[in-house]
Amino acid sequence: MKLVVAVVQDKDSNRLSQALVEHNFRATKLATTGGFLKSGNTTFLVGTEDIRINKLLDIIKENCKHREQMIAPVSPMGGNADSFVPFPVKVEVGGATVFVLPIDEFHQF
Ligand code: 2BA
Repeated sequence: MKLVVAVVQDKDSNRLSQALVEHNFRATKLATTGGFLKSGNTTFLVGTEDIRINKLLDIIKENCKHREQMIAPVSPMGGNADSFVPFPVKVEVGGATVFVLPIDEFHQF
């Protein structure tokens, strides 16, 4: 058994949730915050059998899109004004950041 941890954009989370239910995957959704953009994203925890991992990865891939996001850099307090970039910077976010972890034991009591 594996635990798949997938960080996705909030905009994709409802569609991904539905697709997981349709394909009979059980998932837990967590409201999370990206360390870099400091904006909300959604983390899915999905426990599944090894033989279903490829199907699960396909579903995540199909339902999560790359998007470009503009960020306005904030000048560091007390920082050097010379290094402050006073215009927005574009970063590419997603589709999904996925970790696949082995599970030693799974219990439901
Ligand atoms: P954030 O940390 O808010 O990052 C959003 C996007 O900003 C990233 O998209 C990447 O394009 C850019 N970015 C992040 N750190 C950067 C840096 N040090 N310098 C320049 N650009 C940077 P993604 O790579 O698609 O990541 C989307 C979200 O997935 C991240 O949101 C974070 O919540 C999670 N994530 C990504 N890699 C991770 C990792 N190795 N461990 C844990 N969470 C991760």
